[in-house]
Amino acid sequence: MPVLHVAIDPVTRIEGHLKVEIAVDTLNGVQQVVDAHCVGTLFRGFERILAGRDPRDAPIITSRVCGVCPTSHALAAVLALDRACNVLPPETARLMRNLVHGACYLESHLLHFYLLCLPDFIRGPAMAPWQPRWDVGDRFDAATAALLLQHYLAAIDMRRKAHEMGAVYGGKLPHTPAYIAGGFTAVAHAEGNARLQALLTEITAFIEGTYLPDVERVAAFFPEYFTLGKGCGNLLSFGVYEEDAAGTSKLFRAGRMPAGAAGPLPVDVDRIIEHVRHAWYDQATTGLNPAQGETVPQYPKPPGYSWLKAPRYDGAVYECGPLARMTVNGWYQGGVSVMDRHRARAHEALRVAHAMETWLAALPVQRSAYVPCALPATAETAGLTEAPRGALGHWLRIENGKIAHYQIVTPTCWNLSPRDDQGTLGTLEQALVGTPIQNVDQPLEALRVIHSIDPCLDCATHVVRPDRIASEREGART
Ligand code: NFE
Ligand code: MG
Repeated sequence: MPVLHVAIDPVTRIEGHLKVEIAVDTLNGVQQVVDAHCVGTLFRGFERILAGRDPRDAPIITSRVCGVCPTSHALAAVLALDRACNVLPPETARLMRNLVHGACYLESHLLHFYLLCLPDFIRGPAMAPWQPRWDVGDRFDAATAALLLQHYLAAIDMRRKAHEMGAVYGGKLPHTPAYIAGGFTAVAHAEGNARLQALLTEITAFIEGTYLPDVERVAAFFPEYFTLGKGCGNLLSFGVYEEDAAGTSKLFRAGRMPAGAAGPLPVDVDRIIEHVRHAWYDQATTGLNPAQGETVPQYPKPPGYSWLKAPRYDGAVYECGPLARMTVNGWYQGGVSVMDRHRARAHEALRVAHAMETWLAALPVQRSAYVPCALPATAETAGLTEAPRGALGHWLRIENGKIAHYQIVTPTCWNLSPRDDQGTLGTLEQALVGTPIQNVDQPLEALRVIHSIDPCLDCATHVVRPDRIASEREGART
């Protein structure tokens, strides 16, 4: 049989614009993926938008990179600005930054499992957003399927409450304006703390009593997914949730675990470079560390096939995200697979919720969360953190008081990179190879692998009304 080429275009139930092309062949009697290309299909150019602007605009503008992880971008930007100003945020700011970021994690993880992934496993009712759909089969007994569906609906409410929780001090979500160099704009108050605690208690109970058991329910019916979707097996975390003002101690430590390593190794960001041979950027800009990196689009450009660059650490491919964070910290001991990603993400959600409890208990009321600080005319700095999907870095150079250079490397660039200059496949591309495919017209198994890594190609906060014509739909954007 000839090798079949299949495109999933667009991949839905993700954030952003993604096409995945797979080649399917029969090896040893099993029809399976033998090659894969991940194609980011939209150029956005935030790094170019930032050039020449006031550095204090960076948290506000970069937060618009994405509607699912805006808080992480705002945080990365202010961490870079704090360093540029040579200021340490007060304790109150550290706690409020952590709390709003934590709310973002909980919202994102609930969204991912229930709204983005569960429809790959259960059939759901014959209505939107469950239709049109691929045939997911009917492994679940009727009672379990009904329970999961009920929890899917409950998760929508929990997600809203997680956003509300972040908005108590974030002011609004997504795209909080509260993260500023030198601290945080809000002042905590008794009523806010009580509101936050009430929401946190409810969401924590949902994670513990519903989300974690639901992951185990799905895992019990789909055990083969503990062996599928492995990828490169190298795990990377920049560390997140400052436990002291300088960020020398973090809830999730920084570290990396190359496949087979006995324990985590340190992360030296100087060893990161981005390749662009297979991305639509000028080849003269390949192999640069983000501190020097450039964003020079060139389309078309053979052999480019994606708008994502290919970040590499010491030349190697890495996976980042909840599984990487949890494994690097020794809090998850499993493999690297579709189900390990779901399980680690759910356990991480509970850990973050518990940590939020301690930050909230320590948060003093009616105390300023800001220390006045001034930006220097010249600085070179970086802000590193972890977004829900993994390692996030902002690299910033200030000249004449303006942004002279800005580079962002997102988790999805690590996880969905195209091939690098050596031709080595990106993490998800590797994870797809070897995935058995029953029906090439509906490569559901590949979709489960893709979704497990939680791609975010970019984000815009859109409302789509399929009953409206295109021009009206434009006006319906929020
Ligand atoms: Ni748009 Fe994001 C996260 C970041 S992944 S969701 O988490 O940074 O590119
Ligand atoms: Mg970039």
